[in-house]
Amino acid sequence: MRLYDSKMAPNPRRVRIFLAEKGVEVRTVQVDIGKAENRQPDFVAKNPMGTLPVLELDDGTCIAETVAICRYFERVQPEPPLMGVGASGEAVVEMWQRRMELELALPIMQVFRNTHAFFKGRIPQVPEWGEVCRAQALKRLEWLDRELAGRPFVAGDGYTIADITALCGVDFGRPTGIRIAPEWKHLQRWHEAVSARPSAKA
Ligand SMILES: N[C@@H](CCC(=O)N[C@@H](CS)C(=O)NCC(=O)O)C(=O)O
Repeated sequence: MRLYDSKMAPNPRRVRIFLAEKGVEVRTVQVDIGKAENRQPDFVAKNPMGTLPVLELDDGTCIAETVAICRYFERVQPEPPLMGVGASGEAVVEMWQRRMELELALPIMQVFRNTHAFFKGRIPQVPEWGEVCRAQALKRLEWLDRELAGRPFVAGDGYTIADITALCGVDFGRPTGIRIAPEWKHLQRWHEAVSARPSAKA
């Protein structure tokens, strides 16, 4: 089994943190996005989307999409549960995971894709769209601060995949200047707590 990974990219980091929380070790293969290795035919044969991460199983099955990879490991290594327990527990974590992914991490990644020099000349950039996404991301951060006033973690009392997605999204705001405002105290407290976990370094 091997995980196609990129140390600089936020979605592969989500999987690395998930694995670290589970205590599961998987061999990684670094794919250089800067050199467009992820767009070469041999990689596209593994994932037609040309994106990272990708988990390749020993039987050759390739699983792309961060949450699908996490779902695989939740099944093979259920402890500690990171995707909720029981019908309502799983649904609540899924709800928050999707919100963190679609409403927070995605706009932050779109700011990077559309405004950062890294992607200049590499993909079509629409800086105005990047700025729309920046405004949305900041609104969502402010909202998350209010949500976290009432509970320690994004989806409730326990650390879950929703925290991992939110952490990787928030941290990826750094290169484009999206930061936690000093007045967002609950968000700050949460960020300090999840960043202090050993898994955050994965
Ligand atoms: N929906 C995918 C998104 C994957 C994705 O966009 N990965 C980025 C890295 S964070 C990537 O491979 N970017 C390189 C590119 O688009 O060329 C997932 O959840 O895994």
